[in-house]
Amino acid sequence: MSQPRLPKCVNKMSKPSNFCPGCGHSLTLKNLGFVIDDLRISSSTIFATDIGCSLLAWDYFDIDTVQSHHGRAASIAVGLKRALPKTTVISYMGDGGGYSIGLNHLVGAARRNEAITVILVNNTLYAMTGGQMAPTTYKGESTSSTPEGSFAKEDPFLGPEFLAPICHKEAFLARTSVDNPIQIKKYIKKAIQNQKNGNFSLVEVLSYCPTNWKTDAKRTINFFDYLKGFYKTGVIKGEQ
Ligand SMILES: Cc1ncc(C[n+]2csc(CCOP(=O)(O)OP(=O)(O)O)c2C)c(N)n1
Ligand code: SF4
Repeated sequence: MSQPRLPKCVNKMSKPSNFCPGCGHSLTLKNLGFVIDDLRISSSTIFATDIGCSLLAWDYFDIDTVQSHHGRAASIAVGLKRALPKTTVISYMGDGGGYSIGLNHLVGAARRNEAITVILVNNTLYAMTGGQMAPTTYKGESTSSTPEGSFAKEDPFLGPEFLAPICHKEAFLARTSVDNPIQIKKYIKKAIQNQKNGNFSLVEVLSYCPTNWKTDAKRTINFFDYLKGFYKTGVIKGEQ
């Protein structure tokens, strides 16, 4: 059987996959890797990962990587970018890290139009710690902390839409999904280009977590299609 094509910037010494089978982090990272290859920026990029399953990406690329405390990956990226302005800095986090524990860090970076690129993987829960409810959990969604279904009265948190009014006019904000590799690559490319132009960007990637969703392949896709009805993909701020 032929092996799947991998980006050139993938660290050949890392394990074949640090993630569970069917995880959306692997798909997101693979597409990020293809963009890094296409733009030929592997030697001038720093990758800043958060705590959460995102941290399992620490040795995925053959590029310099910094690991932050939970929710601090945006601020770590800001510090790196200010110290090394010619570097491309990519901050990689989950929805719990970005939209809950680290929301103030994300808001600060976005309001100041810091020239960093944030890639935020939204799997609708806190995956690494066992699948607890997050601000992105869908109403009624069963999680380990809401086994009878989420009791939240409010709608799940829409990160790019929340940031749009407080961002600089040149910021780029978008949502894509792991089942659309062409769109993931397009938006990540735009986000990195926007960093080169001196502006903030965030790409949210709606993602699978079959382990904590407790879904087989078919139910993963069904639940994902249901989520996409609420988490609309597309550019929320910036050029299409
Ligand atoms: C300040 C702090 N609070 C809580 C934790 C425990 N913790 C580690 S990973 C994690 C969940 C991460 O969820 P998310 O950011 O959504 O990423 P995912 O694992 O879903 O990719 C939590 C709560 C921590 N490490 N530090
Ligand atoms: S727990 Fe979920 S997010 Fe974490 S590696 Fe497994 S499938 Fe991916």
